[in-house]
Amino acid sequence: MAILLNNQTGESQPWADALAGYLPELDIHVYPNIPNADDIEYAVVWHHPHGDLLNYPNLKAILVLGAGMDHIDQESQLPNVPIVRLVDPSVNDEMSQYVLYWVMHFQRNYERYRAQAAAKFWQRHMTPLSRQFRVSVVGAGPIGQFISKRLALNGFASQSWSRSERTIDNVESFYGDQGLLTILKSSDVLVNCLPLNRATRHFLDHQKLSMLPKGSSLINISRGAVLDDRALLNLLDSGHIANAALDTFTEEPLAKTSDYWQRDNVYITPHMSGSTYPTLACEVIANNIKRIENGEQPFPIYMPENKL
Ligand code: OXD
Repeated sequence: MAILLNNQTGESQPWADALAGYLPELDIHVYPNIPNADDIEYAVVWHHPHGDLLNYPNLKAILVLGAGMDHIDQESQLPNVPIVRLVDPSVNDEMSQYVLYWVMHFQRNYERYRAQAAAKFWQRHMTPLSRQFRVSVVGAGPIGQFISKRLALNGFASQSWSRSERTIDNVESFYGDQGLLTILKSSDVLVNCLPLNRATRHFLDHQKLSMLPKGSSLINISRGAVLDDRALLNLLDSGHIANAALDTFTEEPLAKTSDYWQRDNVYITPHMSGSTYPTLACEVIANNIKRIENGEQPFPIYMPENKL
């Protein structure tokens, strides 16, 4: 019994070491060094080469070692086994802290104080009350829900939008087309947590972004291509959207020629809002493998719906 491991965009060895610590009884084969495809029962992968997962006749499950599922959605065919998402509490924590940081930055207008300090100018300004400061998270998957709850716990008017109805404690939830119009019109900060798939590419286009109130801000922590970049730049330039904190981009690394670098009201970070630490993530992955071995369901199971 063996695990196929491939972290295509990073190092595989720290993952192999961490998995071996939690599952000492399993052999771990790092792609492409697979002595015998028949031995592979679990695939722990990130951006694995297209079609390769069909080569393991005894595969029991695919376990993803990062948060996004777009690489899975890009597969035209997958083996008929459960696909298990990684929901890593420490990634949720970090991503919600990233969002809180920028929400507070925009709410309290720290940029203005920085400019005042540069001019040695002392002047206080009123801050919008947190409980009236509406922060809307679009996308209510595991990460989106966690962030909405964190925002509520921190006293913000936390709002959430999803395609179908969901209830999240202490969060005002909206759903469907009508709910989207309502939430867009009533957001001081919009946080994009939508996954990238066929239904969401350029979902946040000019029409939707211009429904945000003038002076609102945007935070993107999911995938760059959910945004229409040109539309966002135009709305930032006209001042309709006051600020954007962008952690993810259509092309990464962000090209040196990107217009985003030229804007003072765009805060760029290099896809760092939530780091996945192999030792922590492998505990979650190993527990799911143990569950399957004990005849239990792993969770959460991913159902690809809107392929890329
Ligand atoms: C992601 C990740 O999916 O970093 O973006 O895990």
